[in-house]
Amino acid sequence: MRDLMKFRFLACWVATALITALPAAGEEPRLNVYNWSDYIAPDTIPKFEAEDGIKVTYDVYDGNEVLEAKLLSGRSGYDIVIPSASPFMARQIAAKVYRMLDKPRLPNWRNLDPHILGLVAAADPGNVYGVPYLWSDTGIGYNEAQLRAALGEGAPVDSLALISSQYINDLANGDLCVALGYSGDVVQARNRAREAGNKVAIVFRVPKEGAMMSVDMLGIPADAPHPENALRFIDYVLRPAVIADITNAVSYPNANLPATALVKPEIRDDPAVYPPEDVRRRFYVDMPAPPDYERARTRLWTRLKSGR
Ligand code: N2P
Repeated sequence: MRDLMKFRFLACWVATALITALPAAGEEPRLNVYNWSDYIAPDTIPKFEAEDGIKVTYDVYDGNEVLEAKLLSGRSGYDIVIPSASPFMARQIAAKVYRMLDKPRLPNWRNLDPHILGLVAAADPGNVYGVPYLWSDTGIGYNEAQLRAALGEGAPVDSLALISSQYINDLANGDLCVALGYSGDVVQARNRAREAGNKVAIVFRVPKEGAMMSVDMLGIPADAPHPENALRFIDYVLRPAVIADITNAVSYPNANLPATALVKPEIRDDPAVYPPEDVRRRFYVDMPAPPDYERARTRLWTRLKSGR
């Protein structure tokens, strides 16, 4: 009897040793990415697919609320999502939505700007769940000629008092006079109008009252089906050349220090994209608030958007 037990123990030990010595079963070569619209360079995904042999399914959303609803209901099926750090990622972390980052698998983490890492640590203490991707400030985008015609030459154009109702993204074709929007979206509208040669001149200003700064974070959902591929994708995006190309395509600044030298000079020197220090001093970060405040804010925001 004792011999039989000894044999069983040994057999069990050998089997365990064999299993742990085998390489981990590989993931299927797929990756599901969920990102903001107009927030990546056209060749970022094709180059990653060609280099790593991973097929990417790429979906887009227009607001943090849409992403949050999917994450909180669970099993989104996504491997990479890009929420704004605060208050969104902060409360999603509290809801245990994310998988902790395996930092030794991200050698390009060293490229990240310690200042931005410090800012987002308020939402993600210790920087354990999120990787800064691009950032923005919210400001006023306006059609110069229409606004001057409506308000007169000397009228101030740097105040939130200018805003009529809602954010709409077709400034570029001249249908809109003023919008409150993300810096990069307004710069994209300005550039599209220039490229179209339609004589619409769009200007971006940071309101004197202050502007919300938000950093959007690459995160891996806790139930991601391909977490290994997600890490490979994050480290790819952390390469200075890759993230610089993204900034060049979408006019949003990134948090990667060596990438700055690779950003096109006309974008790097554009104060609407990389605001000067005196403007940055007017930025504030939207911090998570107590749950009853958050609920009231979400209700009001939904009412405002639906016009009811
Ligand atoms: C992309 C808008 C992303 C900015 N079109 C959100 N912080």
